[in-house]
Amino acid sequence: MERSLIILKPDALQRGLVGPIITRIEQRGLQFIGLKMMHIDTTLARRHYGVHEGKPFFAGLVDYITSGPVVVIAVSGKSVIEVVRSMVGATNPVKAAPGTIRGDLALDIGRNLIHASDSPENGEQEVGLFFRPEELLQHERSVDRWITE
Ligand code: IDP
Ligand code: MG
Repeated sequence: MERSLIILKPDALQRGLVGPIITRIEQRGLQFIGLKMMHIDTTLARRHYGVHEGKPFFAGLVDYITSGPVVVIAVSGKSVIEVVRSMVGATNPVKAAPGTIRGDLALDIGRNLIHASDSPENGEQEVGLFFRPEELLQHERSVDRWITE
């Protein structure tokens, strides 16, 4: 089982797109194990995006992700990293395929609505960074046998 951290960035909340984005993820059949609203502070932003430190867009990225409340979601399941990344689309919405979240709902790389973990290792690490263990509710769903064989 993989876990992925999804962040609905401040523009998703400001634009009233939390519901539509969550609906897409939920309707795919993915299992949510954690979900909350929070305001990311600079320390957490710099840790989460540490891999991008030193890049020209880093300061703007930290400003963006800390500019207002976000919704963070932990999802669990087989291949969730790849499934969620493919639903999210390319980093630059200009290049994101229609049918993806960024390709349907965003226009600018600096306002691309959503974060999703890019590897199983980063998924584990990021879920641990944003959620305390007791906030993660792994549970059985009776519908699961109709979603996975
Ligand atoms: P990802 O979100 O698709 O994984 P990354 O390359 O990990 O993309 O970049 C993290 C975030 O940094 C992007 O989602 C976007 O918000 C921002 N970002 C990346 N490249 C640029 C850029 O060239 N200009 C402005 N922001 C950028
Ligand atoms: Mg990334």
